[in-house]
Amino acid sequence: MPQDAVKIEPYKGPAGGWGSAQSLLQSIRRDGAAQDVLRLLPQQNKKDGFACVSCAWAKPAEPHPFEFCENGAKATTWELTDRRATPEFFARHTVAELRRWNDHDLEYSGRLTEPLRYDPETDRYVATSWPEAFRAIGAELRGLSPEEVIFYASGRASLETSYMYQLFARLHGSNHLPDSSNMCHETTSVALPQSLGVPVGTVLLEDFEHTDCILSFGQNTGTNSPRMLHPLQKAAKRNVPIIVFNPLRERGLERFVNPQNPVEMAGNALAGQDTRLDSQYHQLKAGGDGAAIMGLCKAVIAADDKARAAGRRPVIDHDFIAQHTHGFESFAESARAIGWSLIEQRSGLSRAALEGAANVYCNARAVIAKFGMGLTQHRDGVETVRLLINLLLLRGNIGRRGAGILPVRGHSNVQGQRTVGISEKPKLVPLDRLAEQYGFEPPRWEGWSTVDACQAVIDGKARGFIGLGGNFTRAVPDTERVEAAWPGLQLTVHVATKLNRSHLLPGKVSYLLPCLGRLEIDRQAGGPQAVSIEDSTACIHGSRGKREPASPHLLSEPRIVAEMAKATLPANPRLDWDGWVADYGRVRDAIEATYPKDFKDFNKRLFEPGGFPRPLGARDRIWATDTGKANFVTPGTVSKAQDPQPADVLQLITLRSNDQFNTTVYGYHDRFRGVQGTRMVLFMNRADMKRLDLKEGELVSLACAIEDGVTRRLGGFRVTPYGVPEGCCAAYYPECNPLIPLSHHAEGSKVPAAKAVPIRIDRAAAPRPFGAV
Ligand SMILES: Nc1nc2c(c(=O)[nH]1)N[C@H]1C(S)=C(S)[C@@H](COP(=O)(O)OP(=O)(O)OC[C@H]3O[C@@H](n4cnc5c(=O)[nH]c(N)nc54)[C@H](O)[C@@H]3O)O[C@H]1N2
Ligand SMILES: Nc1nc2c(c(=O)[nH]1)N[C@H]1C(S)=C(S)[C@@H](COP(=O)(O)OP(=O)(O)OC[C@H]3O[C@@H](n4cnc5c(=O)[nH]c(N)nc54)[C@H](O)[C@@H]3O)O[C@H]1N2
Ligand SMILES: [Mo]
Repeated sequence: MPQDAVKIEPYKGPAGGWGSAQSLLQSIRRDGAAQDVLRLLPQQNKKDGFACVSCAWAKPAEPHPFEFCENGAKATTWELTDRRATPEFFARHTVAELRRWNDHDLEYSGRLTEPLRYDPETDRYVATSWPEAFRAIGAELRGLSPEEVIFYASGRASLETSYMYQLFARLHGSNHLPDSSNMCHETTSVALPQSLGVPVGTVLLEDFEHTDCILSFGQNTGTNSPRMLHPLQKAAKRNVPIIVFNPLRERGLERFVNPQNPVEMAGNALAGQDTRLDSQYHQLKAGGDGAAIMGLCKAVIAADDKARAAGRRPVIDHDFIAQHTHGFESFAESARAIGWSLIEQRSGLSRAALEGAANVYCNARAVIAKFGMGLTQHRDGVETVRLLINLLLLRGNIGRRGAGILPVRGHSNVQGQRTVGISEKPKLVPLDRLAEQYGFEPPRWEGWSTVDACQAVIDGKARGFIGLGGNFTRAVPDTERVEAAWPGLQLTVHVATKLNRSHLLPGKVSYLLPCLGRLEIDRQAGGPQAVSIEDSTACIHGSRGKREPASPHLLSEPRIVAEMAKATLPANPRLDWDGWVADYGRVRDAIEATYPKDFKDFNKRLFEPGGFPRPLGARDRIWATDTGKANFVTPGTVSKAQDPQPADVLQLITLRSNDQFNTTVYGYHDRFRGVQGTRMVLFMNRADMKRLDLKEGELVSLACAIEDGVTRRLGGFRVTPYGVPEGCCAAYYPECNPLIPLSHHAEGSKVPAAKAVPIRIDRAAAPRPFGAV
């Protein structure tokens, strides 16, 4: 694709508005299929329509006429493209050649159309038949020990596919079921059960109508879950304070014009009016959240101590604490003991700023705390998420209307995949029930997380990889080490819609299996099928594809999983894979049988407006924790990574632009950050630039400052002054992933600590990262 000239200048508009409408039109033009897009978009996130393939944000019971956003629409357009990566395309390009293409160009070649087998003789993918592919994959899997095979899932596949996939892996004898969640909200999935006894957030969409205050930590709403701007905007119009903690000034958290509200759009164009979203914006240091939250808690506890000493009404909800929580005293002591100077130094925020925020928090009856990768992708992420829950518990903000903890999930069904058994942790899966339902003895050992799986590939312990979607080698840290080891695998299989970098590192035997996307009509023996997904608020939605498939050779994901299972496993009288494929309703019945409480009357409720909520004890103040109560955590380290570093070390934040979905790069325009035509940008604080003697526009190299005997260096980053705190800098994912050591991950959850990577900057030339544009 021809590149726009590089242009970097501050963006003055709001999030949403004409900018987003224009950006959308550009992407529709770019991807073709305009008629289909315009016909299909209105059915996105509607009853009997399809669930958006972009983010996991909740879908309201009464959707807007156009219940989609700029980036959801981009994801739709990207999938509906007219372009096709046919066997002729692969005949023209060797794999070695394609490996030199960047992420954008690989996916831009279009939808995969036929099953492909890697031919090492010619270094090309060649067309094969489905029966041959399944037969070969089955034979290979039977030849490997189940303990050597990774069954990865990216978070997009439906509940039905995911349930079948985990069952396939377990029947085969493997718990190696890492998924994208291991790089994402696994931190949340570890923290929440310890504190609240639930693995997922407690907030429902309707809570936004009753909340009095919203705290936002490390989540870039305008780019990554733009439909959430609607409830945020409504709340802002009710004067609900929105308090943001983010090292970067993100336009999508500051101001918003609703592009689906013509009156507002016209008003904006004429008078420059938009909704101011944040009422406080705290630019803390990367990873300074633990310290900042301790500061907030300290201020709340101090206010309470003071109020009670003076005989005034307490600030803390002591009745709630006595009845429902455990560990308050010890936590309160630690909050009283920690010094403000340490809090200020590690958070990068002043005591006055934190007390100001705490004051607003204390004056609100019902508070929602939402968060994203800015909390989870840190070494002490688990503790930080638990501290945020502590803050909510202080005033009883869990299990109350208008209040709660809200992890904003990424992939559209990433939360649901965990719900139906995709997990490397056997204790999270009802193995006894599966054993009984399907008459087998499931493996009980702990499987590999994503980071473990990478290490196993490097160590030669893993020999097979099945990928249900995703772009594994591109999304993981330590890209170069993982890529170097990857071709040592005996078997690699990718179920995918589009070509990506991971597909270009074939194992000895390698297949690329093209599947239907969620937007496409899925016809099976029992008629057109619907699937389902779970959103960030634990509500489950049906989704029905509406478009003719991109190629007549595509199979659905459930069918592909079933055929791989049939080709690998002995026949099982209790399991009728073909019957499941003919009618996904029967898979849903099986899911209901395994999870009777979560999926009660699953088929009947499939298309309930707004989705049907899974029952969550914490919403009703029933605590399934070790103590039977909500647990305060007493912190150990609190943002320790922010202790003074050598003067030349900066903490690198790796993040998403407004023109990408994870490793899918739609284009090179990060509108809200004012960057056009390139992704090779290093956002820096001006004081750091001056101190390190760097000029705007200068090209520099980055080197990882963690010493473990491996050199990790990348060049070609353009120094760009930006609103980030001193000592921090930011650049895009996945280009920066080679800089992150596998060992640099969150304690307890193993999520790569991609939001604070210690680096040094120098001018010496270093290889440009793969995909650099
Ligand atoms: N359009 C689009 N939508 C997406 C995605 C996409 O790539 N594109 N990806 C999907 C996926 S899988 C996910 S997980 C989500 C990700 O969505 P987010 O959770 O928003 O993830 P990021 O964009 O990586 O970064 C989040 C924000 O955290 C801030 N941040 C960085 N470090 C810190 C810190 O130490 N503390 C605090 N408080 N903030 C910090 C960054 O400045 C950034 O604004 O979005 C999903 N939706
Ligand atoms: N440095 C750094 N690294 C990160 C992150 C970060 O913030 N910083 N974020 C992490 C996070 S939060 C996540 S979730 C991971 C993402 O990791 P992944 O989920 O593995 O990656 P994606 O880029 O979402 O995968 C894109 C590919 O999915 C395939 N695909 C798309 N739709 C479908 C479908 O319907 N079916 C199938 N079978 N395939 C499909 C296409 O082939 C496409 O190329 O990356 C992580 N890595
Ligand atoms: Mo994610």
